Amino acid sequence: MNMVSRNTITTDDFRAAILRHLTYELGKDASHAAVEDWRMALSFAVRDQIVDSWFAATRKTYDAGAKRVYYLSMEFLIGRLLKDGIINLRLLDQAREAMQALGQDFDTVLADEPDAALGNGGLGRLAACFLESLSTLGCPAYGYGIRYEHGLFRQSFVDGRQMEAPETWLLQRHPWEFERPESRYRIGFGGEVSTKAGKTIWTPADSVDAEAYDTPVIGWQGRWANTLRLWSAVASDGPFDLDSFNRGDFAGAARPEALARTISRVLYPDDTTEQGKELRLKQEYFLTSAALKDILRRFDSEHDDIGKLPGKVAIQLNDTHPAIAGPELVRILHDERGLPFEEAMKMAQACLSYTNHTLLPEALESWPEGLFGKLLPRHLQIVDRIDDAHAKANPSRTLSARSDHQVKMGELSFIMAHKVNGVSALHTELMKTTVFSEFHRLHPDRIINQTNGVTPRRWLLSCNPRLSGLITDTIGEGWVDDLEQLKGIEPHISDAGWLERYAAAKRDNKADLANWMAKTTGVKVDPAMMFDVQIKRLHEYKRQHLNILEAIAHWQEIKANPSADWTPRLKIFAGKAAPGYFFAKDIIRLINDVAKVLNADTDTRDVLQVAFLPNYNVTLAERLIPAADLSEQISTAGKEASGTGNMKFALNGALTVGTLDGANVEIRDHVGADNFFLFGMTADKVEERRLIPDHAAQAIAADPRLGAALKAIRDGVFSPDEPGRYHNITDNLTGPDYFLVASDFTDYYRAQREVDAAFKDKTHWMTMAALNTARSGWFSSDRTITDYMSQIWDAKSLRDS
Ligand code: DL6
Repeated sequence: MNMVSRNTITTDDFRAAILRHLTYELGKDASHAAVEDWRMALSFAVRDQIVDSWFAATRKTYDAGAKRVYYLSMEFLIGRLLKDGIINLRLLDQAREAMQALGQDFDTVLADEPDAALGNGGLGRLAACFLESLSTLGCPAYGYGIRYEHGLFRQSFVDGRQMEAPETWLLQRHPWEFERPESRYRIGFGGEVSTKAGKTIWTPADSVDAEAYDTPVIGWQGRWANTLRLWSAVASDGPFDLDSFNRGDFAGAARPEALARTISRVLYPDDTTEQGKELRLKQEYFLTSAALKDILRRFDSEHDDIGKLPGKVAIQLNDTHPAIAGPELVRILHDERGLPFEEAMKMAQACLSYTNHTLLPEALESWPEGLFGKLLPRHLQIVDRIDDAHAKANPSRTLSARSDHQVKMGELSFIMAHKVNGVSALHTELMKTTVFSEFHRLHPDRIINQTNGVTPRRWLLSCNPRLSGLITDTIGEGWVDDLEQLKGIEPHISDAGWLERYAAAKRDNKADLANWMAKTTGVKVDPAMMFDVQIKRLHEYKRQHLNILEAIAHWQEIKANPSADWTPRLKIFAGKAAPGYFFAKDIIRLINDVAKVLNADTDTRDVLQVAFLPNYNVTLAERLIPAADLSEQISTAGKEASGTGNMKFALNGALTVGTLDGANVEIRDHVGADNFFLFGMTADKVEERRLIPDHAAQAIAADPRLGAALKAIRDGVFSPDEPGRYHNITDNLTGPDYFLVASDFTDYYRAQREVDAAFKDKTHWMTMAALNTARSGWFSSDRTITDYMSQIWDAKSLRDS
């Protein structure tokens, strides 16, 4: 199959480079090298190819005196980087051939790379896609984050229950990063604020140092590379306390370093509840302050007029986590650089913009003012002055960042940003009418929409070589960085031969997945079944429990009539629950318990099976998405800000069964209503329905299938050793049911039977699938970033200059 064109380096030269690294960098003889050594050597050889572009991009940026974009994010869910680099440099053939010549299995070497899980879910993965698109588009940019020693926990199941273990991506050397000990900043906490000669001086009580590690991010065709700069915390006063050591107090000697390192030790494993933890606020300030110091150092190295800052620096806040950037930048500009307060505030606003990723009230950060003031006393004063200045400029309103003894990071971000964006059209409208309605009335031009996107390099070209090969054979390789060109496959869909090739790619991807599942999990499945996939964080609003309820009800229906012509289906789940989110963990266990019963049922297992794959991460998503027939996007309308998995599935030819929520709305508009299985209440109807006091009871009374499914759970059919195990779930679904699982069940069940019927007509199904691929071009993160560049950052591409 014709893949995209090759890099010009020869296989021999590339092989020599790998051997050179193996020998001189790793000190290993080829005959004794382990897979890990080969992976390192290959990574270094690939990295060499990146570095030249990286330097060239930096030089161009300096030469042009260009504006840079700074993307501040507590999460970068980057996953594996080796294949990404190889693909973007178009080195796939040479790398494979070289490894083969060296007697190594290329895929085994690739699979040895740990999955860097420096994020929880959507927000972190979006940041990773954005960085790649920024490089592809040649927009000068830095990602700033934290170099967590331990990313998102490793998930396993014991008796169906989620177990959590620390993630260890840094156990081996991370070959992509460059340590920058010279880029080190002191970050203060606590202490006193005093005034001297009219100047305000903050004297922190404690400090840690932030040390930089840089990872180059290569864009498509290696034409541009930006930097992901991650900060690691180290003790300000050296690695250990010599006095304690000399006294024989070895633990005491190590304490300052251990305390400092705590800040960059672990990613908080929750994306939906307010953390309220001192360490989390410390992490947020640590990242933000280090980033701002670095940004200003770079600015100062090129410019001597601070007034130019907004013309040279665009800072995007990925959610409220780095919202302290507002007061911190004002503090630097006012306290340290002497700008009048209101001028400092205006300048900060001109540099800053903020992306909101959730309307869930419990996920909107706020800090008790006591805690905030203890850790950041000067910033608390500045928050008050920001509120005063905002109130003065907008006298009729009393909107503020500090209220009810809390510092509210959403409000603070809104005030301090010149643009605030939502991540799908629906989400943006809901921002205007719910959380930020008052602010929106006051600043009607501030909120704009930027519907999310995903990078087509990772989420089609790399993860689905069969389909991307067919596309390139059909329309050439231009689609890879101009995804709208996928429309060019549309005229071919009616060609039976072409459609068969499309279907074969899906079939083969499914066979690969089935083999992998059999090998790694022992679950044997028939690839001819419909692969129905729900992969995402576990959350009640995402409604994995609606999906499993439907499975139970359908199983009961099949059992009552086993010989009917059922459409065989495998329901695949994957996703992690926050360790403290017990309800979500119960849902995982329920799904595993249901899987045990259904998969053992000889009456039904040929037509209905369930699998929950452990330890969901980017790599697993790359395996599952190309093999999916059906994409479950079934959140309660109004709750999913956008979704990006939904886009990856559509692009890879999975049909969506979904609600009108988040970006599903736009996906349906693009792919066509006929190629999307819609069900459920709209966001408006959801709000109305909640007003009915016994909405769940009514829904259950109206649908005996739902009642029977709930009863089976309640009676312990899936937990015979502990019949009451899931009473909290059934009590919730028959009682408050805030996320309206019961009320949407009947329509979901109907939509799923429509899916079953449609799947029987293979030609029609594949036509719909191919139309999804052809019409998903708009969901490229290149489109999203192009819009951020023009509508928020005023940044230009330098790639072709
Ligand atoms: O914008 C990226 C991503 C959206 O696609 C998801 O809809 C949204 O849930 C997610 N938000 C987060 C963090 N907060 N919460 N909840 O990951 O952002």
